[in-house]
Amino acid sequence: MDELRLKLAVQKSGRLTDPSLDVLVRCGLKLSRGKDQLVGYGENMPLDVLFVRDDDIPDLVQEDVCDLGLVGLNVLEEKRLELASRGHAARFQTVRNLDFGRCRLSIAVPQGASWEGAASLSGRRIATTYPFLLERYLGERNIKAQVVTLSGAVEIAPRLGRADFVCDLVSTGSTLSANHLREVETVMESHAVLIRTPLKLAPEKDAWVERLLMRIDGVQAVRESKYIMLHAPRSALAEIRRLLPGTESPTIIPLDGAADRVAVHAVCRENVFWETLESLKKAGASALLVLPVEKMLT
Ligand code: PRT
Ligand code: ZN
Repeated sequence: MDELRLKLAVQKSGRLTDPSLDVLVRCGLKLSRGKDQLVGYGENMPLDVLFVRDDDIPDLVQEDVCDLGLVGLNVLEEKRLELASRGHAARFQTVRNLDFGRCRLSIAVPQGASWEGAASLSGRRIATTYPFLLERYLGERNIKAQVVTLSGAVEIAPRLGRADFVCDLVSTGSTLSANHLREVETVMESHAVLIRTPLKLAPEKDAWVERLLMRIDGVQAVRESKYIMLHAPRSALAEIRRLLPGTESPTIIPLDGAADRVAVHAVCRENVFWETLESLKKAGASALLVLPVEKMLT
């Protein structure tokens, strides 16, 4: 592969795949995927995407195979602790927190089991695929428990008699309830992150990393943003500005032939709900329009 092209590792097939590709597409990347589907070639940017298992992403950056990676904070922190346990320092830096892949690593107990806080873990067996994060949690609380490391299907471990409790990722909580487990404690909150190598990159590559970061910021900033346009009496401007959610300075435009009415245009950094529109109307606004924002560069 070309030395001057950036290499970015993305999960091949899983929960992070679609949202990761979505961010890249919104950043303007056009990818063509080869026959093996393992590498995507950036047609309009010097950036190639490697499709791999999420667990391998920190390693690929650690070992300088990739310059960048999109991965869950849970996987990243587990890896950092595992490296530390072997006396190695992590060679990846988190450069952006992303607004997808949200979940939490939680302790759950069988529905009938009693629970009196973290001390209830003492002397018990806890099944997890995140032994280092769990050990850290236990260590910080001075709790001695037995960590049972599994490679998957953690939620059925109590029923199989392999563990008393579990420590697993949760998003909606429906998997836990389906397995008669009750979430009792959060070990860690997680979301997807963009990581990069701490190595100094060639100036051309570095410039593209900077551009990509700026575009990611733009993509994340507009997700909730709306452009709002309305007409209003000049006398109601103060009240209308108060009602507009998350706006800085709106543009006020005079209306032809109506001295006392103006048009107000503003970017709202939060979603605009029907209730807000109704309040604006009550305050004297008319001709209200709310538009999605596609791109933003500030
Ligand atoms: O094959 P590969 O190793 O790449 O994939 P994987 O099976 O290890 O990972 P995958 O695709 O399941 O998850 C990738 C990343 O998505 C995780 O590392 C997290 O950062 C993030 N994520 C967000 C989640 C969840 N939400 C999630 N709910 N990862 C897993 N789950 C699982 C959880 O383990 C449990 O089995 O979903 C189930 C619970 O979901 P709820 O909604 O029922 O609570
Ligand atoms: Zn995995």
